[in-house]
Amino acid sequence: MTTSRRREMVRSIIEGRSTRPASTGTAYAPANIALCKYWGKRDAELNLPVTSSLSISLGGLGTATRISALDAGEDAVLVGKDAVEAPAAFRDRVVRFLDLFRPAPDVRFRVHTVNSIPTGAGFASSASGFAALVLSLDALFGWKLDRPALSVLARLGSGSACRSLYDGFVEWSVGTREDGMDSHAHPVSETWPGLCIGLLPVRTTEKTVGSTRGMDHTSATSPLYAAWPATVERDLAQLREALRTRDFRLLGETAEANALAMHATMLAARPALLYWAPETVSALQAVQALRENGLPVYATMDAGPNPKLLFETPHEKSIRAAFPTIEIVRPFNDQVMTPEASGVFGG
Ligand code: 2P0
Repeated sequence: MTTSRRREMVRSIIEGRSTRPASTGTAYAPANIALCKYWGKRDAELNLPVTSSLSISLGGLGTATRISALDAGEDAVLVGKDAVEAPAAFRDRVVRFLDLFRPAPDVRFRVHTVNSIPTGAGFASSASGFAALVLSLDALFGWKLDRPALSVLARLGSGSACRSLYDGFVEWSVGTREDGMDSHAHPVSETWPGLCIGLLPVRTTEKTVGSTRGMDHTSATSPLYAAWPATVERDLAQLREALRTRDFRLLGETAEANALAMHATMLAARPALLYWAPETVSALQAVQALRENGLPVYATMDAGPNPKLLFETPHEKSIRAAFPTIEIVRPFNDQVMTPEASGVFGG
């Protein structure tokens, strides 16, 4: 696939801005969980979605990235507090993305990235990774791009990354332009101080089919995919209403139904795409049983086996009792540390 349209897009956004790097650029971006999912592209090269989507950013769970220009023959891509060399697949993806931003072909970068999402919990996030990378490039070169432009750039790395440019509730507008300049995220004004997201690690092995391939295969072969855009349109309207009226039941029911509808499109793909493990089904059934016993809790699922639970602070204790391994995030209440303050890069 040609990358010329991607390069052209980046060039048009950073045109006239600095090509001289400072010594380092450091940034942090949160991971995000979609309440109404992005599943399918209308343009694979520019990562333009078939529908809009709506997410909640995960506050202190995300990615901190530090970038500097490097006098070397190739990029250095390092991960974790100990700055070890990144696995090849991760490195290749980062290097290909950096190719879009080199002010001259021989400019190389050192990228060091640290995730606060617990490693091995099966929630590795390309969304926070590409958002933090774009923000760190902006800091390195001193471009001072506005958030919509940064969101468009992050989208080129990974669609869902465009939503990680903002905290709280975020909507990614599908856009109508062919060049994709109007397909970016914007913050939703409502807040929800008591909202909790629980990350439930049921299986932590690497998934076999990545999101990009999974959504392409689904939209190309699933007879149920034709119903997906209308499902999203209805669910987005319901979620906006739930946020406006702070109706937790409407929020939870809609998010859970939307995630299960997305998985239904995958199950109907030929061959079927099944991300769930036996423990996934047990967890979803446990959520249903808790609800039947009067505990307001709902689940959402992404392209993997690990459910994410939605509930409110008064029920935190009951949720912890039912799911002892759960990691709980309070997107509107948790303290978020800057990379500098947290010392992830050694102060
Ligand atoms: C979402 N997912 O809205 C949906 C739900 C997974 C299931 O966005 O191909 O890694 O890089 O644009 O952003 C994951 O897809 O895919 C995703 P690409 P991405 O959160």
